Amino acid sequence: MAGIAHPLDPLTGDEIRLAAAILRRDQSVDERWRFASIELREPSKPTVRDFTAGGEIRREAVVICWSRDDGQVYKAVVALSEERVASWEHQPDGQPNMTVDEFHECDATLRRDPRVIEALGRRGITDVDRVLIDTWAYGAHLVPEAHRGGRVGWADVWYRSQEGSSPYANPVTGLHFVVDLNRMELLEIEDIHQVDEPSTMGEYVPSLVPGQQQRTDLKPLEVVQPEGVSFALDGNGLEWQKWSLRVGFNHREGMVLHTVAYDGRSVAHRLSFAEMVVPYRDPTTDHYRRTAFDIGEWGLGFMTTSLELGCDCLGEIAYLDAVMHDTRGEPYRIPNAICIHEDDDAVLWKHVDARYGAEVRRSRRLVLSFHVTVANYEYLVYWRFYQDGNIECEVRATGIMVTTHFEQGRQPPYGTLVDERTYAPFHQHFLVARLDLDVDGEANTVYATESEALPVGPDNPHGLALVQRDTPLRTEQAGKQDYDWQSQRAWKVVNENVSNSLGTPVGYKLVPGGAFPPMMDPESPVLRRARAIGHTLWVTPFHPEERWPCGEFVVQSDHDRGLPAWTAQDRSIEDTDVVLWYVFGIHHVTRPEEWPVMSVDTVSFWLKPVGFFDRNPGLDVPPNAPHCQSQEDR
Ligand SMILES: [Cu+2]
Repeated sequence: MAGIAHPLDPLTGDEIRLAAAILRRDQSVDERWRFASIELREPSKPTVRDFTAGGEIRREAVVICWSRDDGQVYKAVVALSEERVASWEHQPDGQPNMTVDEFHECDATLRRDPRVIEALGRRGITDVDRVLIDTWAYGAHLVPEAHRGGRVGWADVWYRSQEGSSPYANPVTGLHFVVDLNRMELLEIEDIHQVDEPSTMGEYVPSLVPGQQQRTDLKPLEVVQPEGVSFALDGNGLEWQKWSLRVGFNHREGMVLHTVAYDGRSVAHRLSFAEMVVPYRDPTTDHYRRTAFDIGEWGLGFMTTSLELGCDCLGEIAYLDAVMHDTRGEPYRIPNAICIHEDDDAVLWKHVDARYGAEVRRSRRLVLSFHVTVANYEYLVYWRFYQDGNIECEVRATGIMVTTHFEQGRQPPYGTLVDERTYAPFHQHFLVARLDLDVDGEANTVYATESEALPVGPDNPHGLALVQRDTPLRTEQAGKQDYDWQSQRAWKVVNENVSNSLGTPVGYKLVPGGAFPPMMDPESPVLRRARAIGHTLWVTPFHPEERWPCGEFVVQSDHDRGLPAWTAQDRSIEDTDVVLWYVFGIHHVTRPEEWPVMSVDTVSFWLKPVGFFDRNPGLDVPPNAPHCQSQEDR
């Protein structure tokens, strides 16, 4: 295929168009169908390992599509190089991801519907142009009896107080629509209750914030790299200092990092986010359906927004575009979808020698980031690579919280008061990172590593003794792990077949952060759909088809067909190619300071070398300037 330099390169616009055209030709996929997703079928690990520049590349696309007439869903593999359909499988239990087209068509359809116009009119809303109809997906247990088996959405209604004002400032409390997304028609209007409009200030655009003077005491802060950047981007291949990796992108995971290596030694085959589960913990009528699977339902790739130089990213930036598609299989480009740049990160290491002075090294990190907007919320994802072999993954949540109005004295206890008679429900953002680490090769074993204080005894008279216990996780059942504050539990991915010069096996440690339990009844239908969030860590043996921890099809799902189903096999995870599924996120107890727009809430985890190197791999980082060295060196 033209323009493809590497088998892991994401599908091009031409390839997306070709995949759709082949299915239209060979499987009678006509205009009554929708394409839910068209993505690269990633090459096998051996194919990636054996590939050399200029070598032959066979390209395949995986396509999910469905007929709007009968709702039947199919998954196809299309061999692009041979222009043929390699497989075409009916998916009896699937409801494909929600699509941007449906979101917009639903909004447009409903605002024209006389029943909707009438319902809005009863609430004094006559300017339909200022209404936003926000469609959400159902869990199977909540789809109204009469509409079971269909593709059904439910919608919130929001109202802009004026042109250009915040779309999510004013909830139309108690009014929801139930929609048939295949026929694109209104099924039901739920006009449950009405609340007298409180007087709120939900605006964040400066001109609409009453009486606000913007700060005037900020001087310019510029990031300048007069000689350019220190990384090299060649297509989707990236090299920086001793790090090398490839950047991928798909509709569901957004940015994916492939073949991450340090000094030519493999650290990870693939790093991505595989699911996000956001249950709102408010059982009231406006919120009980509100459990978002932002990755499985909407897709981080589809939701990715363009980044602006000087706003989203500062300094010398390299951007990568992403190519997505609509439900007709027509590709479109998201310009500047991924930002790649270097950050100054304060001090990497330092010591002040009382006789000879200070020896200081500044830390520089390589950052790859992308931003997604899922309706009212944004998620900003940053993968950071450090000079000492560390990898940090940070997620920032920002945007506008969901709010609801209530009658005086009737505030539900499931949220925080953020404005006059307005509360923001508590909710949780669970993220599942899929970490396919290959530490110096594929044969890895995961250890739970925990600190243990030994009891007072003859060898430990002062009760100081602390030892580290490493427990190998040999099977998938043992691989279900929970965070333990008492023992500071973390997990090491070790290659027993490779030793450092100290004689200990090489490894990388997953250092948890922001992990929290689901705090949900085990029989809750929400937890049944998302068993994956019931543990901090799951470990599975690598299987190319095991990608989605809550199942491939989470729209209207009834139970989790991902991690719990795979791990029920209790396969061996010892000395093999393992995948770690790390569950972390934000337990969001809402605050007034997060209204009317929320400053970023930040959460992260680290992958740190443990014995991967013989000593500090950042020893060779040069000083920033001659005077950053001790007298001896100058
Ligand atoms: Cu939140």
